[in-house]
This record gives sequence, structure tokens and C-alpha cells, in this order.
Amino acid sequence: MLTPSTPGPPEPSTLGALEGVELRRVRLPLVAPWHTPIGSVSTRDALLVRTVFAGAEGWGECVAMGDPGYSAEYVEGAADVLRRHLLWRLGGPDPLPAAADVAARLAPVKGHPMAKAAIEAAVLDAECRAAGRSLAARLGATRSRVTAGVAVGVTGSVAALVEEVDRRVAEGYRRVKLKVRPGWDVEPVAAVRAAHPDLALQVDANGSYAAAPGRVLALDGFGLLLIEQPLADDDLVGHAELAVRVRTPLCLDESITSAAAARAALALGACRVINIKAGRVGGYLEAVRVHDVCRERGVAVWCGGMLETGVGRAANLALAALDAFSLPGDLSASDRFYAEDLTEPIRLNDDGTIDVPTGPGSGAEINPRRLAASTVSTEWHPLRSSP
Ligand code: OSB
Ligand code: MG
Repeated sequence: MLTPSTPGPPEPSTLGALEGVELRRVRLPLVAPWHTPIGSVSTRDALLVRTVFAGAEGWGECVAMGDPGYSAEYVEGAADVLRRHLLWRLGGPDPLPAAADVAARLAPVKGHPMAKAAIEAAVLDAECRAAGRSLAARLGATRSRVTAGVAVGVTGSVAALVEEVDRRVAEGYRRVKLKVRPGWDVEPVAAVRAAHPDLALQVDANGSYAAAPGRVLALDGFGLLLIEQPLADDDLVGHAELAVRVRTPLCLDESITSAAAARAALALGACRVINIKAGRVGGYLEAVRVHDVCRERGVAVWCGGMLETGVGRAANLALAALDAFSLPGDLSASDRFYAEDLTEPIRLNDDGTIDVPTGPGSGAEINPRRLAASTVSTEWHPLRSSP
């Protein structure tokens, strides 16, 4: 642990004072509709946060979805809490010293991790850009590329699902995740497994077995890497009871809302694997703390995804480059979801990996034309106290 330093002047930085924050709503059509146990999406309605400091600026993506089906947050609610309760806490007479202080500034507001994480990401990006340093280096990454993984939604038929998995494998993906729910599970998983006996395959239920935990046992015989979030978000004991009845490792997503929640889940035996999403835990710095909890305990982690544009996807690649991320994440190329991304597209290498960005900040290079074409609205929130 670091010992608290004696108060003194902040480290010199070219970041300068925080002038204000822009909230920008964007809409990107998906290449194909995305169907899951928690709803369908055909356009990604996303919220970007741009922090403007005197010496640098940075971008963060709020991963809240359009509807509160994955968690309580939703994009319009996130914009509202940012406007009313969060942004002003970064301004005022006492200027924000560093990204590491964002979470403490925002802590008086309960909940809203995705809204908070977006601000912290934008401050981290600005801070790293000012320092000419990559986010990956800032977070403590050890890898220069990560194994990609692709998530496949619920499709209209088993044949269509197998066809999509065939296509993903042909594109070069070496790990596939299928969405499952009671009634869309054994038959589709068996068909994909028969077509791809050696594929690294896993499933995500988004809590859809909460009313029928025993039905999860039927998924135990397919050599799956893991079964993600079969039961309700708050049902750690239920997951622990289920975990001893299945051989396949259980993985938690929605349940892991902080490093403390990760410790609780692991102490109870509720899971053997954790999906880390910075938005869900309130920021990339807390995500690193979840990673550290898992690394200390030898628990496998992987980086989740939330249909991010290139802005959030680049930052996720930086996180996934930390060493305890021993399983491939939901980290696919831009063209998995978007024909045209907001950034220079993130590409899949021939060996099924994706390069971790090395440029300053998240490394995302926003394409101004694409950004303008996708923008629905922008708001500017000035924060600099009058001199
Ligand atoms: O549960 O992991 C999830 C997308 C949106 C919300 C929740 C989830 C997902 C995914 C997609 O599974 C992962 C991706 O972005 O590739
Ligand atoms: Mg999930």
C-alpha cells in the first residue's frame, strides 16, 4: 500500500484546469440486430463524454444501454445524472487534481457507475494524452495484443446460429460466446459444439435462469469454458449453490459491481471466473482493483463488452492487456457491430488477436466526419470557476 503523502502542491502537468465537459449523444446503426435474453438493439444509442482541460482533452464512452435491461442505468438517465449531480462536482474553486480523484469526488452520489466511469475515462484519457502516455501503460498493462472474442446473440433458428458461428470462425475469431436462455440453450449449444468440436466456446445467460436454476445443469456437458451470469445479479448464494452442482466454471458479470463485490463472490464460492467491465464497476481504476483481487486469488478474469464504439473499445483493449486477463474477452473488431465506427476501425489480426493501442491516451483516433455524422446532440457544461 502507498502511504499517504504529506499534502503539497500537485505534480506539475500540462493538463491544466478543467474548462468544461461536453456530453454528446451519438447513434450508430448495428450491422445486424442484436437479440439477447434482456432485449434487442438495432441502433447503438451511446453517450460520449469529452473533458476539456486547458492543456489537453479526453474522451470517455458511457456504456449504459438505451433501456434499463442489463442494469438500472440507461443512456438518458446517465445523461441526466451527469448533468444534475455529477459534472459540477469536478469544477468549482478546488480544481480536480487528477483522474485518480474522480471517484472520490463523485462518491457522494450513490450508484450510477456507468455515468461515473465515463467521466473518469475521459479524464484518464486527457491525463494520458497530456503526458504522452498510453492508457494501457497507465493501467499497468503487460501485453501488446490480446486474443479477440466475439459474442453471438440469439438468432432466429439453430441453422442461422451455426452459420453465424461458422462465419465468425472464418473471420478469425478463436473464442465465441453464445447468448442463452431457457428454451434457447441445449439445442443451439449442441449444434455449435458439433460443428466446432475444438472451439473455445462459452455462454452468457444474463440472469435468465433465475426462476429455474436446475436447468443450467443441461449445459454442463458441452465442454464450455464457462457459464456467465445464470442467476440474478444479487443472488450470490444461489450461484454458490449452483457452482457445486456443475463442472463448468460459473462466471459473474452483472453481480460484480466493485472490488468488494468480487471479494464477496469469491469468498462465497459463487464463481470461478469474473467478467470485468469498467462501466459496471464505476471506472477503469476500480476495474484494475477487481483485476488485482482476482490476481491475488489466482482467479481468471476477462474483459466484457457493451457494444462499445471505438472510443470505449480502445480503452477496453488497454484494460484487457493486464496480466490476470487470462481468458479472451468480448473484444471484437469494430466491424463486428459497426460498418463505420466513430474511430479508425479496430481490426482483427490474422492470428485472432487485436493490437493494444500504443498511442497517447486510449489510443482511439476519432474520425471527425464520422463523429459529426453520428451525433444527435451535444451539450457544453462549463466548469471553470471565474478568475
Ligand atoms: O451481458 O455481456 C453482456 C452487451 C451489452 C450488454 C451486456 C452484455 C453484452 C454482450 C456483448 O454480451 C459483448 C460485446 O460487446 O461484444
Ligand atoms: Mg454478460
